Amino acid sequence: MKNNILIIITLALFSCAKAPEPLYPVPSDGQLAWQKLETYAFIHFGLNTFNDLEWGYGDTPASTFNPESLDCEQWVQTLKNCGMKGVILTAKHHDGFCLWPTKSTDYNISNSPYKNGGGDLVKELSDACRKYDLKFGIYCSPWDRHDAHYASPEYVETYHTQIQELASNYGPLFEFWFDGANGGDGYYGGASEARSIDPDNYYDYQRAKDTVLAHNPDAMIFGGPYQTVRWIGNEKGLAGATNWCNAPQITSQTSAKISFNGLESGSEWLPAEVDVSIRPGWFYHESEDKKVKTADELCEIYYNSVGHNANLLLNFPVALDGKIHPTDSANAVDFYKKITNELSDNVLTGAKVKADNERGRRYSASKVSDGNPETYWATDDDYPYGNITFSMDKPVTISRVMIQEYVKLGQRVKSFYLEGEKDGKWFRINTLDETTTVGYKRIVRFNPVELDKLVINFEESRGPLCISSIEAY
Ligand code: FUL
Repeated sequence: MKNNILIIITLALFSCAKAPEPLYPVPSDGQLAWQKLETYAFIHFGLNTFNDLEWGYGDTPASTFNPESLDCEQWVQTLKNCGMKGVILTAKHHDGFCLWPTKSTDYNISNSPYKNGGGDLVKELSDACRKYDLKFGIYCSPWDRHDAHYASPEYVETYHTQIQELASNYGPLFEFWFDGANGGDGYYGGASEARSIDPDNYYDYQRAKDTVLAHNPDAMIFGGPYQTVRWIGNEKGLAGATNWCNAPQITSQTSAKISFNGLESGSEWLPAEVDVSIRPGWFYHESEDKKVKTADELCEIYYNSVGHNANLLLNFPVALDGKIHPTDSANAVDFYKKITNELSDNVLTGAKVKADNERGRRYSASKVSDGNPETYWATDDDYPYGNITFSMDKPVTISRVMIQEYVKLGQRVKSFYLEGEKDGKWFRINTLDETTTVGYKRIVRFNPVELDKLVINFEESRGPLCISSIEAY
């Protein structure tokens, strides 16, 4: 009899301890590792820099590329000082000028005065990244305003030679950027006309992706119809507060709304990337030296990107001397200090945690504050909602809450709200933006409130909750 009871108890414990079933789509290991990077940098540098242009026409002489004290280590050190985890270089922008000595075209760095034609900027930056442990990625514009054969099959071969060289010689790459711009007019070897292509099919993106992944199996693909991370749809530094990683396959016809918010019913895991420049332009212009975004503006961008379940790709336009401008560097470092300071003092460490439903001990509420991203609080299968209460030892004042779902099992939360209790009185916390989805990371801001207890009410979810982390500052 005693034995039977023991067996029943053991069975009950085991059945409770079964993990929730995944809710598809779910991320690949590579996508998950990429989401954990959160912030990384873009460098726009090339012929445009030396000609005060954003979109060179494709006829600017290679001889004008002449940085006098170029220093990739200065870039990398600056980027590390402002918390960037990687950097993506414009190896070729729309003007077609290549920053490495490619065999595919003469329009490249070896025909410029830089190092008397002996330079390879892609190599210099990838070496500096390896030296200082920063991830390295490449932007290689599909649109090429220089190439005479652009819009014919011949150019596609040239472009694939470029991808092959970049993918095989400078890795490991963490991301490869296929820009969506196909603006039409250009120099095109002297034809000086407008040309149009079918952006989803002309470039053979399947082959491009295969080439990148053959050499860099963990690389994310940005752009094109076979992308593994999606563009947020604007260049202002904004992701939707509602932001699903779920999305349909993206094409050039995908709506701005899906780019911005993802789609709950989407069949693909396509986490969003927010690209924005620290200056108005992507390339350096002296006239913008006084228009560098401030630390406060960059913090706002951070909350609207990383705080909205998206990665932030922050652009630094390298200046004419080949260095990141001191104002850009100072503002970005200040931003990093400020944001780290705002999000460092987690008042929930040590608070008592209790939830209205727990899926057995292995998935108890306390898992949200054990500092381990691999453990999580989960609710029962018939409980696609739930609330979790943190009771403090003494009153605390907070103005931010950070929540993370255990997204390995899919993104779930559809809406939540926050409440506080002070001296026995309950009140709703009015957040500064809507509280809908969570995903890999959600940070909500509100005016400072003092409380003894904090409650997160998850009102609606696609299935049982799986919450790996909750912090408040
Ligand atoms: C856009 C380009 O047209 C801009 O010049 C810049 O490179 C930006 C990151 O992507 O599509």
